[in-house]
Amino acid sequence: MKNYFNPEIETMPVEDIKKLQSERLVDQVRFVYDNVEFYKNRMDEANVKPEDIKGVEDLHKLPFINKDDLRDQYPYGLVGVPLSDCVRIQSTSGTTGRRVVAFYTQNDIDIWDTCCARAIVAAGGTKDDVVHVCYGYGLFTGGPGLNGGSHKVGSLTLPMSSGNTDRQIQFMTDLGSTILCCTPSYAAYLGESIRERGVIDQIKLKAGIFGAEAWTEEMRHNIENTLGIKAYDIYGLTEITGPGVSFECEEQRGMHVNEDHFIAEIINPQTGEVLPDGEKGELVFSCITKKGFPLLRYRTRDICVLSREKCSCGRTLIRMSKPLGRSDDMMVVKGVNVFPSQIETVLLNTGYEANYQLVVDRVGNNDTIACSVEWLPDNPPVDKHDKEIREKKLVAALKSMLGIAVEVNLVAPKSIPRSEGKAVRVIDNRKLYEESKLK
Ligand code: DLL
Repeated sequence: MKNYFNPEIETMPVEDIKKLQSERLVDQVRFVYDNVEFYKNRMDEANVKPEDIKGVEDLHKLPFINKDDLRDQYPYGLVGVPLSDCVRIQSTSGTTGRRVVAFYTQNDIDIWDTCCARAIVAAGGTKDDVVHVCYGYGLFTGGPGLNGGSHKVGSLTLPMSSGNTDRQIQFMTDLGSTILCCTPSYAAYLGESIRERGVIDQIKLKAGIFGAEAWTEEMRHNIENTLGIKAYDIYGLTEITGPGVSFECEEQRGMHVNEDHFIAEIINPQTGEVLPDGEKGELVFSCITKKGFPLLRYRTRDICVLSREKCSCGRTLIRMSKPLGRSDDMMVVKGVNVFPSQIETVLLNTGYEANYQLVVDRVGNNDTIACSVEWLPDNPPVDKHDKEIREKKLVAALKSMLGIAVEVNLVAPKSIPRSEGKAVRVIDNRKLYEESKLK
């Protein structure tokens, strides 16, 4: 059982998981009704009483919560216990509007650490590993989450935080880091930097645990090849706990949800109808054990598919696909739905790396979309004509994927700013335009 942290839970028969979820859900619904005014009001409005929820099969009777509710209840409106029982807050990056602030009791932190420990062990981690955490620390959940998980496993934990790539590489070589935890875009950048410095032989990494942003299978292969590791996906969100809501096993076919703590549902984002496993829709989570910030039926806006198909790793926990996009990440350009991940797939399939930036604008009443892409350092265009030919090829490939014309500008390596945390892929100037129209 070397690859499970909690074998009794991770391989529990599905009927037993559902039974456990039902018991915990019933208790949690009673708890929030009695302790959080917001839930009492919402449930009263929806005419649902705690005793109407007898198990997972009744979950659909509860109203949804969305990000606007969280903003309205900022900062304390959804806290489930006296503040004196909370020991930590974490927060989303909140680029627009109010930040979301999540609260944790000590037991909530233990649950979170356990979830991350399962992810590390599933990636082959043991107490003999050196876990190099370069997710940001502080309000962002990435650093604290993987840090806590690594402690639980008993691994030697390097709390590097993000940034200072030279120092990252130096510690990695001096201390023999074996598991790397960061965003996939930073992993790609680290790989590039390690190759440039010619120190790949001194790197002992065997695995990476990457998440917090969308990344494609092509990007996974690139990172695996550059760093010589196996790259595992990890998913989570601040509102629900942080990283570790779900994690990948060696099968690399979807992420197992920690179902003893979170119930996952897929709904039709337009109608709110619950969809059967295997159908694509918006992912909704209910926390059935957390008490500091006990969200029930929280709409994540991530578009995913759930699967109960048997996994060869032996885990029985349901799997979610990589988020296929966010309902709010999707851009409508010239009337067509565009996800940055589609563009990334085209770039990686045509021999480029995921170093790109999209600028969307509006000229008159027409949308424009331009994509800057770096050429590879060892394959620069020989002259202006060669550059134009390559750009035209990319325009054609993007047109065939998206159905619309994207202007392509090939640019020199390193000219697109790198991110140490989540990458900024899209600049949508139309939002500025819409806002200026209102003034
Ligand atoms: O990104 C938590 C996290 C930290 C996850 C480190 C994994 C690793 P937030 O900043 O609240 O929390 O952002 C949550 O990021 O709703 C997804 O849209 C996106 N996201 C998170 N993990 C993945 C992933 C952290 N593996 C939002 N693939 C979520 C794609 C992801 N998107």
